[in-house]
Amino acid sequence: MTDELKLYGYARSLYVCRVKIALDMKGIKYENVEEDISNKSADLLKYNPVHKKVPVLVHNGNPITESLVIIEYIDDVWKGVPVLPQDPYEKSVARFWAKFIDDKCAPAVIKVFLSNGEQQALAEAFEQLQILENELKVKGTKFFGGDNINLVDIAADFLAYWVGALEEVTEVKLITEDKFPKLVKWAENFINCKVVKEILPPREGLIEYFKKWTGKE
Ligand SMILES: N[C@@H](CCC(=O)N[C@@H](CS)C(=O)NCC(=O)O)C(=O)O
Repeated sequence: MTDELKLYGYARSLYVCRVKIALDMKGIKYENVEEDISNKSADLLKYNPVHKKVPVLVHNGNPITESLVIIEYIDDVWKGVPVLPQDPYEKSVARFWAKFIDDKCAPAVIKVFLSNGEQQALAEAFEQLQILENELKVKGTKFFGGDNINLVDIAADFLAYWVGALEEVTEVKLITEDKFPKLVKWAENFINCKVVKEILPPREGLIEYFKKWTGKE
């Protein structure tokens, strides 16, 4: 049987891009269904009735939601280039960092831009980013995944690309070379990976979007 694979997404979404990167890493073909987030399709609401969000991957009629869960599903179903480590302990470590990025780091970073660089928000974000900076320093590798990107790098796509657009719009500098040299280098390496580069949405579109989002039109 040929697999039927559809990705309900939205090109500017960092979460959708995560899934696209994982699919492309493995060379998996899929149908891209672009959603209008302000007017969600009946299919999206049917497939993700709990969160009503993209991405949703539908594999032979079965919906899978939440970007990190989808990536694990992709890695379980399709062999080829691994996205998570094979070793159970290393796998748990990768899951830990991906969760840290979503639960602690990204919310702190978003707060900085929504508060227009308020001191307390900046201090909190610096603290979380320093943890990732230290992790890269300890690992001493090009990526969180080692020589190649893995779940953790993909989970941090927001820090590598979207944050730069937010910095430009708000004029708040957060991830700077003097404070976070390892993270800056990592971001450069990440966005220059062939598979990542081909998926990232154009920067101009993000700038427009973030101008509206931060009320800086
Ligand atoms: N935790 C979710 C977050 C997904 C998410 O926030 N998606 C946004 C697009 S970037 C969305 O669909 N927003 C629509 C809405 O909130 O109504 C994941 O990892 O997939």
